[in-house]
Amino acid sequence: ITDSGDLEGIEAARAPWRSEVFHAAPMIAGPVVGAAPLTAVNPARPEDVVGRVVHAAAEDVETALAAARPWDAPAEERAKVLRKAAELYEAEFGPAFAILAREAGKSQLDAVGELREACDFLRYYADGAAGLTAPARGVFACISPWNFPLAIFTGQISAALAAGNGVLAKPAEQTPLIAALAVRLLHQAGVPETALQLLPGDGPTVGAALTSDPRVAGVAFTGSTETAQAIRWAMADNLDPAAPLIAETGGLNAMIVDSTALPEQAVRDILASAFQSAGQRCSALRCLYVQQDVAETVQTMLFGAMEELALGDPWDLATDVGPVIDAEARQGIAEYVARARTEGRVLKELRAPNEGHFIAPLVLKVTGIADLEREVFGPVLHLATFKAHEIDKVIADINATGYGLTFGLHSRIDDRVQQVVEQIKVGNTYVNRNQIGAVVGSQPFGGEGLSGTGPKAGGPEYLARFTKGETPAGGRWEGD
Ligand code: TXE
Repeated sequence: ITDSGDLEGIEAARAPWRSEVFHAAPMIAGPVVGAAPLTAVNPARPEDVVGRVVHAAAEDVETALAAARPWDAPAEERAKVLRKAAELYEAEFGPAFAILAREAGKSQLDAVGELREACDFLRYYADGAAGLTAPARGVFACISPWNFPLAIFTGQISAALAAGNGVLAKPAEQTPLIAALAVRLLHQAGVPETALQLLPGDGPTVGAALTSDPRVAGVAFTGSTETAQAIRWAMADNLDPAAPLIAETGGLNAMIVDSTALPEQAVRDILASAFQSAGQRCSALRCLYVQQDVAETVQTMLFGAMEELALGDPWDLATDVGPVIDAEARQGIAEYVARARTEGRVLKELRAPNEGHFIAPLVLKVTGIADLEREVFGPVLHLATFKAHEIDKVIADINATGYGLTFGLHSRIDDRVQQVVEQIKVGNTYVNRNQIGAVVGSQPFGGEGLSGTGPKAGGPEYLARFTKGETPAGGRWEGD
């Protein structure tokens, strides 16, 4: 997997897993009771049964909480085990890619990126373990989303473990199978069963039971802003007041393209930022502002380039855009788009495949980011134009959303770049490039305001949040 161009190697490794039925169940240090099994199906092909999933029963949560222990091995030993886990992840890339495609609807490009990011997290936090000066906090609840079901899941867990904590991991309802594979590999690498337990289940039951139990010393969470707020209240009522909530949440992300931008470059980056992963990235571009003098050129090129996007089953190597995660997500986005259609705001729309939970990439007209009532988590790009003298108003509108995750700027005027970047309040800014993602170690990722607590994941200060040491700047959830 070091060379994503090695498509034949990837094909051969994942082929045996094309119709495998995978299993996920609570992985706890004690007997499992379990709830009635559920069937997991492929969001691109609902007839494809990907797995059988047993959610944790209330008794399993209690067993796990009672058995959970910090990981008291020396820092060098923990680091060694986490590095070993990264090797096992890489060795198991066949089933990992198959599950990511079939359970999470990931294109091959996305799956490769995700596995790499997960391994980078394991190695980066392993490297950081020896430098920690303060002791572990105890046992962390790690609550993760479905959109990066391997990378974010592994990032949270490996940070907590590297610092010497125990972990109770609750993956998203939609993606327990890849989580079960990851935990199996972490155990195989040498993480003790009492230091890492897996509790598949839904948010309001299993998630809420963990975040309101005083035996939990801290919570790492990635997901929606509303859920972060609910967790914060649950923690405030039940947990030690010193217990941290390390939260990464949503965004309403904008990009400005001014009249000096290179249109080809801007369009390439707009496509990736808005439509890669079917727009299901917290960093994704939601609202594009194009300066009026170049708006027609950029729009024509963008709509032409959209026609080239291949929608379909992510198993197919030619697919650029896969499905959204499930029927509920599709329904919510489709209703939003239907409203925009009755208002005559659809500027460009592709055709979706007939079966599966697809939303075809589309562009909606808006006057500005203030028209976006919420984060629409799919391949929906909003387009606004502005005149040169309106740039300050555009910046003020972007800041007024209260979110502060990513921002993109395409411009070749150095002074403008500097001025705009200084004024926009976000965690990650991307100049003349696509505004997606994190690079562990070199481009730590995280937001401000409603978008998260900081310090950034994949950065030097993040690990300390999992210890009893001084809380670095930031780190307090401001989202309500
Ligand atoms: O998120 P939730 P959902 C945004 C995006 C998306 C929306 C809803 O806009 O459309 O959130 O997605 C667990 N106590 N993002 O419903 O509910 C839940 O089981 C404890 C952005 O999937 O926040 C899952 O494991 N836990 C985001 C996790 O929280 C609870 C990625 C996230 O689910 C809980 C995902 C509770 N009361 C969604 N309720 C990003 N920033 O990338 C739910 N959970």
